[in-house]
Amino acid sequence: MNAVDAALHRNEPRTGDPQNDLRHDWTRAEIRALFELPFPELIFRAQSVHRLRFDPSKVQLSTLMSIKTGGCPEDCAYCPQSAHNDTGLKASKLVDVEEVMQAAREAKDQGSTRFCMGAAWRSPKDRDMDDLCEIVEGVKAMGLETCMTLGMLTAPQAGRLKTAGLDYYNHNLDTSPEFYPQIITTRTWQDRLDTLAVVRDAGMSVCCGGIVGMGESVDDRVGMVHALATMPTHPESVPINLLVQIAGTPLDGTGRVHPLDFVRTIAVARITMPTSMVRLSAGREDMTDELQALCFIAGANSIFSGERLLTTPNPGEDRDGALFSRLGMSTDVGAGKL
Ligand code: SAM
Ligand code: DTB
Ligand code: SF4
Repeated sequence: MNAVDAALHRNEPRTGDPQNDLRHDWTRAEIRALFELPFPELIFRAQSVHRLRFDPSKVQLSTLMSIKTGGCPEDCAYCPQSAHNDTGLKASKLVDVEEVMQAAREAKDQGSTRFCMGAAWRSPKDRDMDDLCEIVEGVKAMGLETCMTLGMLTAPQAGRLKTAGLDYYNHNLDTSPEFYPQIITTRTWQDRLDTLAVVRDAGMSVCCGGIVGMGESVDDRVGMVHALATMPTHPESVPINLLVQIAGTPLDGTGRVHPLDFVRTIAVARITMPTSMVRLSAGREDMTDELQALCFIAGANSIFSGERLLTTPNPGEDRDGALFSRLGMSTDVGAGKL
């Protein structure tokens, strides 16, 4: 059997029990074979897998808020918030608890079911933990799912956040282990894995994905998906970001990825991690409706709603509402999980 047939065969739903086709032993060759499938075959496979567990007409909405912006000591080559990158972004301190409550209330009113809070830190300081826990408790009490992304965590910090009611922690691998050192030098791939382990051990759900369009090769996309799909438990949420190019960052001016290659990454993430929410994350502002529709068909079932991501623009309610209406799609807390 050739590699393509093997990949198709091994991903065949085996029985009526949809849990049965979850795999954690994907090889890079199998994932590469999925990336190389004829596009219609890949999309068919992804839709088939998607429909086993989700209603394909439903999308989950999350709202992002930057609770501590800019001045980050890390040197992530894509990021407008790194102090190493001269992007003209004004750095600010951790926002007041009440400001977060206000934004969370508004997000809930707009139909969001998850509130994700991001901080431009290498890691939180212990002196910030009381405020962070108060924020988590307040947002959780509104009936929203809570998510934070604060950089690297120690086990005690993860434990405190979990106790306060944090449901998800976002910490991305961003790319393949091979390409990673060209993107970030101030912390290692292993540092990322260590934090992910600490988050899992604390009992939180993991949100972990990466970025497409940083000049990586197809093999780097394979390596990134492989790292995610071979975790002993797949991340419950897998954000796939399209690089938002920002003047002043080293990645500004990188050759654009072909939109269909972005869709392929979504489809392969869906096939290899069938129960995860696959989030069409950064980059939607510059995407056509047609491209976003293809991403949903390829198995993306979660987006960030609202006018802003952390520091960059996002389509906003009006454009998203019009898109969903045109597509006959609607929003749902669990993306219609079956
Ligand atoms: N400082 C924390 C960290 O890095 O873990 C949390 C915030 S950071 C902004 C969260 C994620 O946003 C990054 O891991 C990266 O995947 C994504 N991101 C940041 N800048 C981006 C950009 N310009 N385009 C696409 N994704 C980006
Ligand atoms: C993720 O993977 N994407 C979101 C979220 N996790 C925190 C962040 C995207 C940030 C895009 C650039 C900005 O707005 O600053
Ligand atoms: Fe800092 Fe996170 Fe941006 Fe990296 S991605 S520079 S860690 S805010």
